[in-house]
Amino acid sequence: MEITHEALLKMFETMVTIRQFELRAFAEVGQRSLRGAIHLSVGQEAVPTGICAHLTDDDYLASTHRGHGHCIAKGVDVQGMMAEILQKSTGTNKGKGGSMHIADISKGMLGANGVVGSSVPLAVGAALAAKRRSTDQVAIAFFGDGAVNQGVVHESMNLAAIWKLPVIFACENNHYAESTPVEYATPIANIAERAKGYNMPGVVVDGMDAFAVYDAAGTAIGRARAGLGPTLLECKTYRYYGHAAFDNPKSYRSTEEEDEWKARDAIMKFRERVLEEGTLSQAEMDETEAKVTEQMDEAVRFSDESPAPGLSELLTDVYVDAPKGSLGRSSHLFT
Ligand SMILES: Cc1ncc(C[n+]2csc(CCOP(=O)(O)OP(=O)(O)O)c2C)c(N)n1
Ligand SMILES: [Mg+2]
Repeated sequence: MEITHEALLKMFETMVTIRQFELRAFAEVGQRSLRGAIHLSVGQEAVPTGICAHLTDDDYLASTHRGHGHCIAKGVDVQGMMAEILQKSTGTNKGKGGSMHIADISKGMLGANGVVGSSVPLAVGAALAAKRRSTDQVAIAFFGDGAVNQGVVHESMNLAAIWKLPVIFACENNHYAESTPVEYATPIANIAERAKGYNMPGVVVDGMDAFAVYDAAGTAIGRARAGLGPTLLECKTYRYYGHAAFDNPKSYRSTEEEDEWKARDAIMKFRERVLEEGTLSQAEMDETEAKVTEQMDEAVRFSDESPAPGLSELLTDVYVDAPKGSLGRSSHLFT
């Protein structure tokens, strides 16, 4: 599939932004001893990058607990994301959502989500709405290899298949669900095979190769926009760090295995390929990396200068299980 020079540079920028953003956010959270989990997707950058390169703000994306890369690839502002993670009122969600609940409806980013598997019915719902409105919008459901064994994932896939909904099931198979290897939890070699049960295409993709992801996603998204229904894309990838800040991956996987995946690093391979093909220059990429680093510095400065949410904001924008004007069942928490 042809990629314009502009789109190619944008893909490089997206991957570099995801990596720099996550490493920087993780370091800043650590320095401030902030509470709350933060899950890094470093190593997996090619997947959201290759898929979202085909989308506009009008398309939908439902994300997971490991969602920074999805947000960035969908165009969510990194300043707002940094401020959100650093718990400031200027954050994407006013500093009250944190890493696992970043959402920006104006970008079609329906939200990161801590409930494993729940991105799938949300994306199917968005796709159903698009179909009912007869638009050509598509919805992407990102989910992991652990999520594929949740019942709701299968109910959602079935519904999407019978109604030919414009949704892409983007499975990021990073080979572990917390410390559980995919081979232990799932009795088939390729999760994509499960697509057969729903009579939709199932495609195994090298998730370390942004070009391969771009091609497979282009076909799937084209089908969805044309009214031909969903596709299951299984992107084989790897997270370089632990499940979240608290776990030590060395307790469940070997250094040799980690090194094998890192030798196929998506950003490194992308660089090598575009230089070999002469489609991007070293200078263009170096400039892009330097620009991204400046953006990160600026995002941290912006966050530091922003106030934390005030006490008066405690009950705004959050779900309170009570009739308007009273504090009902949850009142003991606040009075
Ligand atoms: C419904 C539900 N069950 C369990 C958990 C706890 N949990 C959080 S992340 C996770 C593993 C998810 O693995 P996977 O789907 O492969 O995504 P990855 O973390 O590898 O990106 C689990 C079991 C949860 N958050 N929600
Ligand atoms: Mg996983």
